[in-house]
Amino acid sequence: MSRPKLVLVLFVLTSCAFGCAAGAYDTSGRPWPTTSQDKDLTPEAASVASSKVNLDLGEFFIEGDLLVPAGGVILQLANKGVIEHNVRLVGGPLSETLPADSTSQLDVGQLAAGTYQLICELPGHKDAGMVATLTVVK
Ligand SMILES: [Cu+2]
Repeated sequence: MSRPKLVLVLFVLTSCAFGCAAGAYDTSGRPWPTTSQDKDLTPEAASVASSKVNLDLGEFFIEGDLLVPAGGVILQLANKGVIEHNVRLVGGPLSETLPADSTSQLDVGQLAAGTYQLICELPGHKDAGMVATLTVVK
């Protein structure tokens, strides 16, 4: 019983090995290792693509460059008010709470095209006007 099974397994393994070897060379003629160059470029390209969005916070507003291309987005926050504020990308990360007259950054990661709401989460601030729409375009 074990011998026919073994033959079958060997046949499958052998044909897979031939198939893989052919696939590695058939389109470009290059062996697989040359594609590692393309892999190395990916993280660098992603970080270069991050857009910086300047946002001013105050009583009671969130204002700034609210139109960015899709990709990595970093919010550069400046509290121009006289009390503390923060910013949350709704459904995403929350910044630290900024004291009056201070700055901070919030990396919100990769954003696809669409609209995103930004709010201050301190009690009452959103309802008082600290809400803005960030528009991400392709
Ligand atoms: Cu606030």
